[in-house]
Amino acid sequence: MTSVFTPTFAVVGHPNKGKSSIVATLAEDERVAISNAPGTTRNANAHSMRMDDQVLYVLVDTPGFQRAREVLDWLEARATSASERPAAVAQFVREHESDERFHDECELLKPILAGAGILYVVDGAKPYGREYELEMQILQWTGSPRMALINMIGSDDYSLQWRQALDQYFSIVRSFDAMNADFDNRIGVLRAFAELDERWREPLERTVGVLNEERQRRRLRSAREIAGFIADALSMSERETLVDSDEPGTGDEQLKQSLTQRLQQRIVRREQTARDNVQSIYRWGRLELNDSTGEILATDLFASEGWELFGLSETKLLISGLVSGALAGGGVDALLGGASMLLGAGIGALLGGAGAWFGGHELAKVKVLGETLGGKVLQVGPVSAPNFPWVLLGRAWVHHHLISERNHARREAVSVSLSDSQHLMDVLPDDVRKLLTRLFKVLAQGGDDEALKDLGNLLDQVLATDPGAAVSGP
Ligand SMILES: Nc1nc2c(ncn2[C@@H]2O[C@H](COP(=O)(O)OP(=O)(O)OP(=O)(O)O)[C@@H](O)[C@H]2O)c(=O)[nH]1
Ligand SMILES: [Mg+2]
Repeated sequence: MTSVFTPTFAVVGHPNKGKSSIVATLAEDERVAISNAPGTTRNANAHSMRMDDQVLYVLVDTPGFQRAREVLDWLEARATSASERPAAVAQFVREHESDERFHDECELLKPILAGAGILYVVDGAKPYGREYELEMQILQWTGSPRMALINMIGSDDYSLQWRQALDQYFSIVRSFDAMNADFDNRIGVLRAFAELDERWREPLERTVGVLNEERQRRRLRSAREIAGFIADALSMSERETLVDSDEPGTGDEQLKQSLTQRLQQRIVRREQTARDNVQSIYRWGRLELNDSTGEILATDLFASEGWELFGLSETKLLISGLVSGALAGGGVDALLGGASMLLGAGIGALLGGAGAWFGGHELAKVKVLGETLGGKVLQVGPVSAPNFPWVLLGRAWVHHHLISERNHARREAVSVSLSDSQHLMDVLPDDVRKLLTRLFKVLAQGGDDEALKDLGNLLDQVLATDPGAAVSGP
């Protein structure tokens, strides 16, 4: 439900300056039409920012000014004193509503006349020009509370020029990067408007509180989602009865391979489900990943370099005592051999041919469970490689980082690169790593609700940690 007390902002300006991008970002709506063709937005469209059943605020996307000169001439001919100006604007819209030439002006002025506050958007990467003065004057004539946002579409910086002009027409002028604005920038716009407009001070302050809580809530929900996924992945196995074949031995190997493949696919699907759920927590539908990010985050969980990039570094594995067996099984050489194998080899190779990972430790257990009437039952899994949960966590952490920081104005594929000098898990404090090590162990042995809950809470802490230098997004 919206009411007159629902803060409503008309986002207005010249064509192609990022108005729709700002609407998408502030309303967290990926469906807003954005394009580099001027005139993309044809009509005024309202986008509500909702939380639960409540509308926190509304952004009205509008077409850009087309005939500011003619509108201002018309207005100037009708209003002789400042007090008549707002009425002249209203009269203009009434008289031109069905005049195609002023379609865009009427669309953008109507929400303002209906009570919306004004967010005037300019591109600070282009020089200031007199033509914008006409637009600013028309907006000034409405008498509505208004704020200017300097968006930068490009790397040149004319924001100083812009400020000098904007300061004369707007009591608040802020820089706002539609693509990269972070949570605090978004909150900053709402807070500033709360200062500007007495009507909305109280609802906007409440909204800021709701958004802060929601941010924590989304992170915790994501952490629980990822905890559930890791716990599932740590306990998954595939089994099937081996039917006796004529050639002894060959059936074993084939079945082992097909079970391994099934196990891999199940884990990969489970990971995808967790990611989809995290994306929907942050109000994203299906997102495209660019090629290299796809390699890192989307392709074969087992075949990419991910093991080295996402898991614990060898040193950390050694320190945490996870690979003490490796030392017994062949010392440091075997350990390094194991690590480099991880870089290139898929799970099939790890389980099958090469057999040994970290000096005799298999990636997943392959067990003969026993003989039945039909034959013997073979089980592959659960995956027991010590690095496995760390790799899952690393991937989920990076994915969450990208999604939670991504503005809904972005239309290009998700992209990320990982540093090869800084190790992701090394960013975590020692005590968190120790607790994780313990919980992964408990969960690999079957776990319980308590362990799952603990992992969720601990991952909430991990997700709150900036992966920093180990990860660079766009
Ligand atoms: N690099 C960069 N590009 C931006 C930014 N804001 C908008 N753009 C791009 O600028 C173009 C225009 O953005 P829109 O949001 O569609 O602009 P608009 O003002 O709504 O345009 P019309 O509806 O045509 O008036 C798009 O290609 C955006 O991706 C920004 O902050 N940085
Ligand atoms: Mg637009």
